[in-house]
Amino acid sequence: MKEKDFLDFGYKPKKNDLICLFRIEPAKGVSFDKATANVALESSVGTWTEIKEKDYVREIAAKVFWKKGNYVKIAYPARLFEKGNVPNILSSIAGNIFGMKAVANLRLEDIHFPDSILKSFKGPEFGVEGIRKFMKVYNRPLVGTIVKPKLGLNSSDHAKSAYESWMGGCDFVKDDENLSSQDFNRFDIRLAKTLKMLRKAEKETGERKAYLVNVTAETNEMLRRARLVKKLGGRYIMIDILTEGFGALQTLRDANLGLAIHGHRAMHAALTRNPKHGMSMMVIADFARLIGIDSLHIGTGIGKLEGKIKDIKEIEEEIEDKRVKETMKRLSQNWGKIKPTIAVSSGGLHPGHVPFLIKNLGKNLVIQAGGGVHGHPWGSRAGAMAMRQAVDASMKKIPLKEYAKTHPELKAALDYWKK
Ligand code: CAP
Ligand code: MG
Repeated sequence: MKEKDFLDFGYKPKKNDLICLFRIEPAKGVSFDKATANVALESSVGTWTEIKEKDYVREIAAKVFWKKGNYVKIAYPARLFEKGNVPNILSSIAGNIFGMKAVANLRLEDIHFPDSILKSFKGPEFGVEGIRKFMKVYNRPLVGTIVKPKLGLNSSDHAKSAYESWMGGCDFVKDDENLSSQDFNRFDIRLAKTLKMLRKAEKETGERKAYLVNVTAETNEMLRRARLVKKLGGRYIMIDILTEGFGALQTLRDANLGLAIHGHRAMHAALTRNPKHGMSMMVIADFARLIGIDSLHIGTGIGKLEGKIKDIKEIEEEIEDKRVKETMKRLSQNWGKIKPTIAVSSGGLHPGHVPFLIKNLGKNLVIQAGGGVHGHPWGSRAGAMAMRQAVDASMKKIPLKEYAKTHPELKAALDYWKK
């Protein structure tokens, strides 16, 4: 097939096509159409030179069918991919193409999955409703913290820190992304001690609590750790979805352990941060939902990390809604029977940020603060109390400053982290 055979601007995508939205900047001296055709051929049936393909191969070639400015849509017949195999899909639509000389920059913005591919994945086991049900929290965002310092605490102090946070009002306590089973804090010991504290906190507060223990490890060890969580009565695990890899994530989900899975996105910015190249967080979120992550970090729009609130809101819709509308940088999607994933905002947050988050992202949200809980001048318990107070005030639409008059922990937090 020739390059131009991959361009078909009259083509109407079929129900069974997977569609990708790319932003393309051709290399110097290369026309836009040539660069685009090269992306379509390399990501489907073509190569750098013409091959005399048989007709049945030509039939499943990708087609560039739409362009506007730097944006193009490419349709891929679903038969190009093995069902239920995320690494395989990515090796096509997000594989060699990023390094092609024909493009100066190439960014995969979003993917629309046809039904046949959706059906080959499990999606989240719990979803937003399931998580709310087992946490027994229905009408407010969930509040989480990350044990800090992120590395270095021994398992006893880790468990104590978790206990303090739960007692102050956190629903979730999670490990940090780079805590696994270092010699100062072995996984099995930490898990046992922290779950013991969880039960104590549940008894004393009358609230449901969850410990999101980080099972990120080599694949067999990852599964062993997840099974141990199940055996010891845990309900939730967390995993670094990108450093672990999508294949391993599928293995974990397919093990059907009945544990909710929290997805941390460490390393995402290596792929997502350059707005002209790589892939968007939307794409990573798509695969996380498809495979079965129950709660996923999507950004904050405020605080220490990069990311615009408008883009974060669009990602939240992508993972939480059943039907998603097309926008400038997003394709439409009907998620069918795939359950939603609850959005998590984390990174540089403290109680003063809560009204902004709820106003922009609504209540189907996990608001997580590590430094913003443990850095409270009166300690972790007061920090957790201040977070819950900020959530309560925001849900009642009471300005934080007003609420702080009768809630000293919140007042101390607001004074400490003045904007
Ligand atoms: C938050 C956090 C998360 C970041 C990652 C941290 O801690 O645990 O790893 O949220 O960013 O270590 O930074 P702080 P994202 O509350 O102390 O900042 O959620 O955007 O992937
Ligand atoms: Mg972290």
